[in-house]
Amino acid sequence: MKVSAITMRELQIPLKQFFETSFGRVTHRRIFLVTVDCEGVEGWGECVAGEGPFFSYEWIETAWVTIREFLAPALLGSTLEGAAHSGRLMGRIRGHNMAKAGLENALWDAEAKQKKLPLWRLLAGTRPEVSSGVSIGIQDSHEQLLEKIQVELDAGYQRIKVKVKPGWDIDVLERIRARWPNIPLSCDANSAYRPSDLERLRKLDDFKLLMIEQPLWEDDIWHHAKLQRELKSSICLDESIHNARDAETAIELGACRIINIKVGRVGGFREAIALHNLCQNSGIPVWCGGMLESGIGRAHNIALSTLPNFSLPGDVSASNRYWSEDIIDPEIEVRSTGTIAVSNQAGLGYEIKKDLINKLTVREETFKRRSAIA
Ligand code: OSB
Ligand code: MG
Repeated sequence: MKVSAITMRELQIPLKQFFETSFGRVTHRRIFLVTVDCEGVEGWGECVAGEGPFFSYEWIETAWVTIREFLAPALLGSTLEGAAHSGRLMGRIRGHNMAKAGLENALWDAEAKQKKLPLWRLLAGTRPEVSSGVSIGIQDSHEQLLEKIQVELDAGYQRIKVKVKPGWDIDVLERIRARWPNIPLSCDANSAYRPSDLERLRKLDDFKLLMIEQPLWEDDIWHHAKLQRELKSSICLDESIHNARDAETAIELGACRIINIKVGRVGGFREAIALHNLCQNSGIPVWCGGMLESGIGRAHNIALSTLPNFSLPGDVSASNRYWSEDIIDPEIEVRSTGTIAVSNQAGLGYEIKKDLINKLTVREETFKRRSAIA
C-alpha cells in the first residue's frame, strides 16, 4: 500500500454530559480524526490525545504538530507491505504514541478495505460480539451517581467502573455496595493516590472490587508492585503501560494482575496485539479501555476487543451515552445482554457521516507527497 495523502481534522463536539476524573472535567471533546489515502482507498483513524496534558503528556496540540512535522513526512510517498509495517517508518520519533496510533489505525482501516476484510478479521479477532462495561465519572452528588448506575444496569452493561479520588471514594463505594452488594464493580483512580494513602487504599480493598485501576503515578511500575502485595484486590494498570515491554516488566514485578489496553496509549494496533499476546501467554486478562472516542475510535476499539484474551468487559459503550449524534452510521449500540455485535463489513464496518464531519470540523490540514497544503 502506498500512502499518497494524509488529512488531519479537528472536530469540536459537546458531550451529552460532562466527564470528570481525578485529573479534571471535560464538557466538549476536541476530536482529532486522521484520514489516509492509499491508492484511492480511504482509511480513517482517531487520535485519542485529550484536551490537555492531563491523562498523559500528549494532548491534541502535540499530536497535531508531531504528525505535521515528523510522522506524516515519514509515511508520505512510502510503499508499505501493510499497516503493521508503518511503525518502522515512524520509529525514529520517540514517544507520541497517540499521534502514531491515529495514523497506524487509519492505515489498518485502508488495508482491511483493500483486502475486503472486516478490520477485526484482519487483526485476527475471534469473537463475533464483545462485552461492554461503562466508566462513570465523578458526579456532583452521590445521588446523581447512583441514578446513573441504575440507568446503565437497566441498559444491561456487564460491569460498572466508577472514577475515584481521595474524598470521592470510600463513601461512594459504601453507597454503591449498600444498594447493589454483588454487581461487577471496579474503580479507576487515574493516579490520584500515593503510597502514603495505604490505609485509604486498604479500605477500598473491602468492597469486592474486580480491580483498582491505576492507583499511583502515571509513570510508575515499581510502587504498584509494592502496593499489589498489600492488597487483596487486583491492580489494573492503564497509564503506566505504553508497550509490551512495560507489560513484561509489570507482570514480572507483580505490579498488576490485569491490564487495560488502549490502542492509542500503546501507539497502534501492532503494539496492542503484541501486548495482548504477551498478556495471554502470561495468564493476565486484558480489557479494552476508552478515551471518550467518537464512533471512529469506538469502531477501532470494538475490532481490537474481538481478540481472545479480551476476556473482561471493556470501557467501549454505546454512542448515545456520549453524543447526541455520532459521526458513524449505524451508531454503536449495546444489546440488553451488555454486548456489542461486531460489523462484518469491510474495514471499520461503519459508514462515515462526511456531511456531519464537515459541519463539526474547526480545522483541517492535508499533506500530499513533499509539499504541505493547508
Ligand atoms: O482512565 O480509562 C480512563 C476517559 C478519559 C481518559 C481516561 C480514561 C477515561 C475513561 C472513559 O475512563 C472511558 C470511556 O467511556 O471512553
Ligand atoms: Mg483508566
